[in-house]
Amino acid sequence: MNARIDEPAARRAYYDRIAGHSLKPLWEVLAALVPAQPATDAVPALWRWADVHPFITESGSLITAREAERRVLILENPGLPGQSTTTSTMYAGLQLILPGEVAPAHRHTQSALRFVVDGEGAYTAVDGERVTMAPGDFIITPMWTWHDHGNPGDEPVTWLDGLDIAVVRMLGAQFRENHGHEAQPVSRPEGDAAARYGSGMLPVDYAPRNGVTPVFSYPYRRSRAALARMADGPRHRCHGIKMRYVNPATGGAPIATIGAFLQWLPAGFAGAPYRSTDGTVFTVVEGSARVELDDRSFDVGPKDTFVIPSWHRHRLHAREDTVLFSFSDRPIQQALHLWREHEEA
Ligand code: GTQ
Repeated sequence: MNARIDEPAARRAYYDRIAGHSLKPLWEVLAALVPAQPATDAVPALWRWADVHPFITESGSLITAREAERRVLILENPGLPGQSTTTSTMYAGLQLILPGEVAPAHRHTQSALRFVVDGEGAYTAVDGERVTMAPGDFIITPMWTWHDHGNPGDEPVTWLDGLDIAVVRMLGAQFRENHGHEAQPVSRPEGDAAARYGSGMLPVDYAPRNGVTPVFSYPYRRSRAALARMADGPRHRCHGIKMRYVNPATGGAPIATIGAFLQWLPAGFAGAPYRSTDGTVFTVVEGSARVELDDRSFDVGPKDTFVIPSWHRHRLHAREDTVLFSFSDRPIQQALHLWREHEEA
């Protein structure tokens, strides 16, 4: 005898019985699984440097870089508790290295970017070449390259880490290895990759590999000077002057999974409302701005980090000349033909 099909109790009893067989009714979740527009549990969030910096400093007295392996405070999205991620796909963290320390060499299938926030004189070594860090420098660690970080200087250095951790986790493709030596041997002089691949020329027999850029450091000195030259030129009505970092050998993203951007907002700039499907992590390099979302707004200044999740409408108002760094999963979405954006009039 069938239960009446419109009887809620009968349905619940049925759900309970099938649950024991690892079966679930799609019709109870279909609208959430296939929504009319992007829906993410990630929420907009702001980490002010003034709030976070004391905790970063304190971490330096609690654990060494050697013991921690990487001494990082994860900027965990409050809407995704326990997931160690900042957007649904991208991880951001603030890493501290003190004078004299080395964060030991390892490699992993996750790709990483570094954006230097505070202090200078530390280095990151990538596949045998060291690059010295200064504020605003954008440095990448392609997947499966050996990397260690060290600080031969005399001040603490903090940078923003961006990794595709949630993507690689979702794909079940996480691998790592320890190098065995604390600092990997140096096999090329500093500046070798920049000269070889980042001077508007390429070695005549160069063949691109893995969609990964052969240049791994993009010094702020250069990118900032470029923005300054463009400052009086045409502007995008949402983004001001916004540039994307590229692999100079292909014109594509510097990392297959992560897009990174640097933008200039002139003082008084009031951007038109904008949204895109790539949830984005921003760090303020210079200046101050107001970020207006539908239900809240953030006033941000130098070294503050904030996140705008997928499809959250926002507009940027610059109080002074402002420079923003940002990164997202845009190259993944574009490769899969999923990426969308919307500009309002
Ligand atoms: O510097 O290798 O923030 O492996 C997280 C995992 C940094 C790193 C992070 C890592 C690293």
